[in-house]
Amino acid sequence: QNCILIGAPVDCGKRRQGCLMGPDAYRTAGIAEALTDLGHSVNDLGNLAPADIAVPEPRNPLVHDLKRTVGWTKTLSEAAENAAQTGIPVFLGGDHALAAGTVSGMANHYAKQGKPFFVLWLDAHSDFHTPDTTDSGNLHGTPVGYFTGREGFDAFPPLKNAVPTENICMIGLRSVDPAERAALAEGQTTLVDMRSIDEQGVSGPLSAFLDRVVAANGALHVSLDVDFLDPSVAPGVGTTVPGGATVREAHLIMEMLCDSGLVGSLDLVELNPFLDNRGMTANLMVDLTASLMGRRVFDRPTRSRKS
Ligand code: DIR
Ligand code: MN
Ligand code: MN
Ligand code: MN
Repeated sequence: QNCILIGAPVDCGKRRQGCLMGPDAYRTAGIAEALTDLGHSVNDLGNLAPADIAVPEPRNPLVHDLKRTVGWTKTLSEAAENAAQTGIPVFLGGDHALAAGTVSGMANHYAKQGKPFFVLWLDAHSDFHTPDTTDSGNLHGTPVGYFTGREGFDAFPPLKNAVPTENICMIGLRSVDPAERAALAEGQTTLVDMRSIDEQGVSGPLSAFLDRVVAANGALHVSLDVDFLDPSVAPGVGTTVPGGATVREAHLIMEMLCDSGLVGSLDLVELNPFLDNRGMTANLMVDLTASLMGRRVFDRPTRSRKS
């Protein structure tokens, strides 16, 4: 496959700074080499910059750096749509505000092909706020609200192709705000919280979701937030929540995704190298990417879901 690395040093989605160093931390941790070692071609487009777009004063005075987030949304949506024509875009974040752009752009790409589009959201958080409901003002808590077409994003680029909530599966949830919980209850998003993982593991719920993607002949975007992982193995993030996924649970998900052959794009988000422990989080994120792209201990009998 052709992997297109796109540096997205987005740091406007929350107040604690440092995610702007994420793309270079992934490069330092050897993401390109890991992918070429697996036989992929790699094309690194370098780091992008946000478009300069005028925005109105936000209705909610808590909202932080609306202008830059809107600019990044436009830049990354266009970059995703372009890159998807020639390979698998891998977005090197940057905080999760970047997914407003990457996911909306991928949705546009698949809409042109008439292919149903699905999103796997690996995160402690549901990021389902709108600029009006956020109580932190941090827009990295809103990308799913944007790309599902919730109201309140009028300052953002108009959404061409909303992702239906029933096409989204969130795994790893353990910090969901009351306003998000209420809004999620109105939709059809598959919600796999840590208790479900404790009770059933990750493979059952993930299999069921992948089966639905196959049945729809759809394509899948994966958005991997560092805080999906337990802070003990992934400390390099500003929003750690105890009780996260283990290294093995995360690798199993990645290997199952690889076997499925369904993944067309990937976000690696929220890495803050300033908080990392000698690159351990960056290295783990690169190892997980390698598992998603084919690294394994032994081959399994092919159980590709792609028909
Ligand atoms: C949190 C989102 N619910 C907020 N936090 C996130 O600020 O609204 N952290 N996304 O990664
Ligand atoms: Mn997130
Ligand atoms: Mn998170
Ligand atoms: Mn909150």
